[in-house]
Amino acid sequence: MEIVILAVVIAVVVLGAIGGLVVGSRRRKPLPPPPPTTPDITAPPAEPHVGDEAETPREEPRRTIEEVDLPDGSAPVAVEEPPVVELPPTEIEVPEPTAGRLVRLRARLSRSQNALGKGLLTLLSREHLDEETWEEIEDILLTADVGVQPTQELVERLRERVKVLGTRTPEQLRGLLREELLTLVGTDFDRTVKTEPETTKPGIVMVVGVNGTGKTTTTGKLARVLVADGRSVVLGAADTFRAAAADQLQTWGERVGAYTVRGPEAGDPASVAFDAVKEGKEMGADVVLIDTAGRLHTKTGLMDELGKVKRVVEKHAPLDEVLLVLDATTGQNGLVQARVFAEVVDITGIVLTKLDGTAKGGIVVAVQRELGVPVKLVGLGEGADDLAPFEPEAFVDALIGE
Ligand SMILES: Nc1nc2c(ncn2[C@@H]2O[C@H](COP(=O)(O)OP(=O)(O)OP(=O)(O)O)[C@@H](O)[C@H]2O)c(=O)[nH]1
Ligand SMILES: [Mg+2]
Repeated sequence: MEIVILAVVIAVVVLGAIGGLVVGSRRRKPLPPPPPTTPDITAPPAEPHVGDEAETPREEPRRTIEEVDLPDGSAPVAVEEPPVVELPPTEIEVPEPTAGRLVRLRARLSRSQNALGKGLLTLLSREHLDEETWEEIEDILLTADVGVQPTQELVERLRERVKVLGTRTPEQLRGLLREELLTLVGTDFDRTVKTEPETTKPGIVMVVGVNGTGKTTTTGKLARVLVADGRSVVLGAADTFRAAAADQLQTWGERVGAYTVRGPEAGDPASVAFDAVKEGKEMGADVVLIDTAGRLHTKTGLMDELGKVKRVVEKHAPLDEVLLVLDATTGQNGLVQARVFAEVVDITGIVLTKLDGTAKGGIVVAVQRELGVPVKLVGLGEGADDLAPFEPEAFVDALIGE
């Protein structure tokens, strides 16, 4: 009996010890570390220790056969591919050719300008051209911002010629109006943008105007035109008022592969312009285009600053072009601006922007009269290739319709 009791006690003690061990070992086992983000596939498998369970704990990621390094290292090792870094596209755009752009963009012009030509043709076609009709013709021209003097000249000539003509067919009238408008717009001006100096490269072009007329856009579009014609271009970000202005210009440049020279924000615009030409020279560029900050023609300090930019650049070489950018939608105010800018920095050409959004195309005539300087380029939209060389014939055709 004693033996039986002893055996039971021993059995209980042994079982208890075994149970305690098991429970104890479970308690002592540390939690598996969180799975590493990139498993160290090169580390050899850990040696098993006493008390470890035979099976891989469920929390650990199971390794596939490929991941297990064999002793001789001959097994294929899955090396993680380095992440592919998406580089921004460096593809350089090829701008549209410049020839015939105004013809292509004529629809933009005629949409807003047609009122002028169509209105004139309708009035001229009236059976009886009385004083009132001639006054209406005058009004149309004045509304289109042709200006008082040119309007009177045109009406006088039209009256004369219509009288001589006697009976008029619509075709005759159209031809007559076309001729007279062409005379007014002027076919004798040299409208080429001068970028090829006679002596040494690079050609230097400076772009000026009041705020928001489209200077930077025009500089960018012009860079595209030049690049399309096979010229190398350096851009000078002489608008140092805002860092964003230089960024804006640089973006235009990057699209066609033109290098942009910029200076510190609020730095001296004259020194940026100077450096741009200097770098253009060193790089052997064909043309340097200098974008300037918008400035009100009424602020003397800012106008003086512009004069200084020009003088400093001229330490390198004379400027080939000083382009005044005028917003066609501002109408007659453009004339006042033109006058003041011309005094400070001899304007050599006018860029008339936003002609796509106005019926005031007559400003072409008025501003040329005011400055005695031709409109060389017209902006017909915000698109990169919406800048066209100004061609009087295409312009007048757009006015009076096909
Ligand atoms: N519709 C139309 N918009 C134009 C044209 N040219 C420029 N713009 C727009 O006019 C706005 C002003 O253009 P910018 O080139 O920044 O003018 P900016 O003269 O450099 O302006 P500031 O540097 O601030 O003086 C932009 O939204 C252009 O897209 C054009 O011919 N037609
Ligand atoms: Mg600008």
